[in-house]
Amino acid sequence: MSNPPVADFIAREARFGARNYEPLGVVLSRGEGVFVWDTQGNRYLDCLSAYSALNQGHCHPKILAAMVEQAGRLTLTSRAFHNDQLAPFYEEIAELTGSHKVLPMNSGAEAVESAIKSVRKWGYEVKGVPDGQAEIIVCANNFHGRTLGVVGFSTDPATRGHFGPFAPGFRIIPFGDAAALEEAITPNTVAFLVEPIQGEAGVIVPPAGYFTGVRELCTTHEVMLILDEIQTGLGRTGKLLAEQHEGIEADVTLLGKALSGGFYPVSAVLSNNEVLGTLKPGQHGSTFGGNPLACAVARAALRVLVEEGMIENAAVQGERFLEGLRSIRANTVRDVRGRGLMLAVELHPEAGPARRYCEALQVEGILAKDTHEHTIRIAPPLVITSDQVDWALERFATTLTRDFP
Ligand code: IF1
Repeated sequence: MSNPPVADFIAREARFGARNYEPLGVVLSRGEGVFVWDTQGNRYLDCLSAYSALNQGHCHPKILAAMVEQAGRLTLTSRAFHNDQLAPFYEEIAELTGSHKVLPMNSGAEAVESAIKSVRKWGYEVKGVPDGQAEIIVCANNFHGRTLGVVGFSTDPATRGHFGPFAPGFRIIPFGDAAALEEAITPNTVAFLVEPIQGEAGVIVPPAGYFTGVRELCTTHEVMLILDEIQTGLGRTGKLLAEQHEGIEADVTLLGKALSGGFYPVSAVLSNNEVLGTLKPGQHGSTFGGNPLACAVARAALRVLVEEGMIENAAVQGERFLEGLRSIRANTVRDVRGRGLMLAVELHPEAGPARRYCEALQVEGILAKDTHEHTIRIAPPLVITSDQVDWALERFATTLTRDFP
């Protein structure tokens, strides 16, 4: 039996669904490794990886096997009782990342909110900030999720517009400017929350040495450095954590997305000091946080990431992809940037909206996402091969050198 037409799926979605996205005109039905297939049997190279939640590739067999085995045994206990997956998950993620304490949550935004609660509590109970006066510094053009607390410190009108009123206690500074951070710090500052590379903003890589300066300032002023590695972490930039490019260590690290290899919402707050030690029983929690299915999936996702050399491959293929994109001679391209397999092509405004190039790439067999009108994000799964990178580069060259009407 042939599948209903694409338009049929899309119309049915539109009839019942909130229209909070504008997806490309493709209906996917299968994924394997770097590829996905639509309902008509067309194959695409996935250059979004669900915003870096699929670093291990679609439907990784070993993560699937771990999920199926655990799902048939025990899925959820609540944290009112212990389960036999949580301690091994804690030990393995702490060992891998050099962390002392782990707080397991579900979505990335939940990890961000949990980190904000924890550092504020640390500020009041350890640093001695007067109650209710804790300040957290964030960067303009940040993206840390969609919950009300988080969008309250967004600078993007589409992300925060008409969702107020918002919580106070946040200061906004330019990204990449350590002097601005120093100026914004007050005795009530408890943390600096920042992405190592700003993803949604368009893959903005900070100047060399920026995070070295940030680390020194946070240490000097007893300010917790919270690195949101939900998108940059777990091999995306060619290192386990993006902070390693700068040779620094965050006080609090946030992980999500690929922590489950795209199988399940799993996130975590990692602390390499006692920030998380301030949380006492009954002061924070979540129905699904740290559930045995999430832990079993995350353990398998971390295992294959390391054992199958995905992090090293991201560095090698990312360099190949970046150099290949930079060698494309196209007057439509304003900038090519990124680190590892977290890449972006910024188009000149007169080249027209990036969405149009993504639609053309779709015809060529590549799925990519535009951001902020003029930038195409490129983030394939970290299992991509050199041949697949070269195949993709040919199609990017064709598309970027086209003359759109
Ligand atoms: C959407 C963007 C990316 C994130 C960082 C926390 C979160 C995200 C650095 C929250 C989530 C997702 C959310 C999704 C699209 C995608 C996204 F375009 F929205 F901004 F990746 F850049 N920190 N990013 O990137 O994690 O709660 O979603 O699990 O909201 O459209 P989450």
